[in-house]
Amino acid sequence: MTSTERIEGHGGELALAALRAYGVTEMFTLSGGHVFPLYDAAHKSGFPIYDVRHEQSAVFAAEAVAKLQRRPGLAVLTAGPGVTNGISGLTSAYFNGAPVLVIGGRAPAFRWGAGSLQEIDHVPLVAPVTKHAATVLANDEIPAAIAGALTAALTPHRGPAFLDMPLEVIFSAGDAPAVADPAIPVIEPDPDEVARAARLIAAAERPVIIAGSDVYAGDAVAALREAAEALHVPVFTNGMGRGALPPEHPLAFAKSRRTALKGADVVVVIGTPLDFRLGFGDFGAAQVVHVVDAPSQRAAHTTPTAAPAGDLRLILSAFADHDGTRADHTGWVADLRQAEDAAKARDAEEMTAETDPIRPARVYGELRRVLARDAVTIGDGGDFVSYAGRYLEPAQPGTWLDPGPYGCLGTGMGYAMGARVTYPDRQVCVLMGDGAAGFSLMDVESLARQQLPVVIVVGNNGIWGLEKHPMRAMYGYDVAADLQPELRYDDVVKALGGAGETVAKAADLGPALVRAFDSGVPYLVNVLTDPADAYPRSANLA
Ligand SMILES: Cc1ncc(C[n+]2csc(CCOP(=O)(O)OP(=O)(O)O)c2C)c(N)n1
Ligand SMILES: [Mg+2]
Repeated sequence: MTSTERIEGHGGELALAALRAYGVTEMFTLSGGHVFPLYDAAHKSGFPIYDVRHEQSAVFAAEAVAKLQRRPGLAVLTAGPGVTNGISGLTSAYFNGAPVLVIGGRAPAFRWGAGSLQEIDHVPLVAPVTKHAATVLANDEIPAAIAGALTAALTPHRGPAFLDMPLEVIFSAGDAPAVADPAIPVIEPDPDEVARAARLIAAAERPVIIAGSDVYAGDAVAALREAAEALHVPVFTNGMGRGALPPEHPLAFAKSRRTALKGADVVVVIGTPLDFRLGFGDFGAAQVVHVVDAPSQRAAHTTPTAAPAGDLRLILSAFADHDGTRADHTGWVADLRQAEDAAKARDAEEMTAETDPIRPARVYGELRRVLARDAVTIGDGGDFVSYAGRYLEPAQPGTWLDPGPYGCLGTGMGYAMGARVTYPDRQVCVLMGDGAAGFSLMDVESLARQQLPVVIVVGNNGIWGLEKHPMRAMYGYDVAADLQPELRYDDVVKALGGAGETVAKAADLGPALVRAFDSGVPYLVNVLTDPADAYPRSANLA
């Protein structure tokens, strides 16, 4: 991992050289003296620094660039509270398989235990939610430590890594071996297991594929499409896999999942865990093929009929090349298309409904008219975001960012920053619950100050909807579930340097969204939605 070439400089300079070698092109941070040398190195060499108002946003921004660009995202956090404020972000990256590196400052090692400012050992705090967590103990070990951390982060199954550097290590100068070109190991799948899975799918009468985030992360979208077409299998998607097949593709399905899973005899889950989002992998009588990018991703709670593990491109290309017998799936695909079309017609009605107050479906109906095919949409909220998942159909993979199975509210402004930095010219649209807004809206200031325009659409129902409705159903009453009704979140954004407006009538939605995307500043459309509207939870598996 190191070469014979040597580099010189203080700890920040040594670190930055290694980070650049791994394709890191910016840092997200919130200021703290413990990490000044990293700023010094970045400032002097024109390496962009984006700063935020809460460390969670820095880590979420790093996660967004990691997920969207399939390369490491970097957050630099100061010692102690800087690092602990970033832990929910690290945990989200862990659940989402995102190659995020957090570099933390650290109180000086030479007087450890004497009570320096912000002195705490971060490593045991973050170890359970990272693939690699360590303290760099000497200046000349910095490049190799970064190479090791990033190799761990980028090796499937991907995930975050953490390093901290004591004050005297990062501030001192020296020289160290430069890092060599990164080499990320490719996990070769067992060909027999792959062939067995391919035979099972090809022989199935009614197979279904569900493809998730790792298909995008593993750059296996084209291979997925080839496999689906070769074996003629309908494809459903979740997470970053959404849009892997364009919505108009004859094998792309979204709204007939319940029908598909009820009728399927083989369910092929690719690049996503068999977790609560997929009924824990229990598909009744259907046999299950679970295709994962590393053996560690095989489910421990259930035993699929086949579970090939390894590079998803290799596995899916092998499926595409399967030349054994193949059952005819034409009737099955046609039946599902019928169910899909019927569901689409129902949704279309809801998306145009003229109700007062506005229902979330209408918000998404209007949004669909103004969103470009390559727009990045980000969901941060409860019911409002569940509706987004149902009514928005990403046309391209890698354009939909949801919080993933960790379900952490507060990703919104951080993800938005990462998306805007990734795509300076695309539409970036955050769909936010009014409750979720409380976690990160202050970071509109960071976006406005650093000229990073995004559109924020708040579904303002005045409640923590996803909690209030279930609590009422369970107890007949609810507590701790109300927010101020009709609060002017648009005024908050105006005060922070952006712009916005409140919309109460469905007919005003479309023009407001056009103004928002034309504005060139962070712009919040505060949509007053119906608090009585509850997302039907049973629709999760619909
Ligand atoms: C950090 C965090 N805290 C609490 C929760 C629990 N939670 C999940 S959804 C939700 C309600 C979200 O309300 P809002 O953003 O207003 O969306 P709505 O459901 O009203 O559309 C809450 C509190 C969570 N997922 N993450
Ligand atoms: Mg709400």
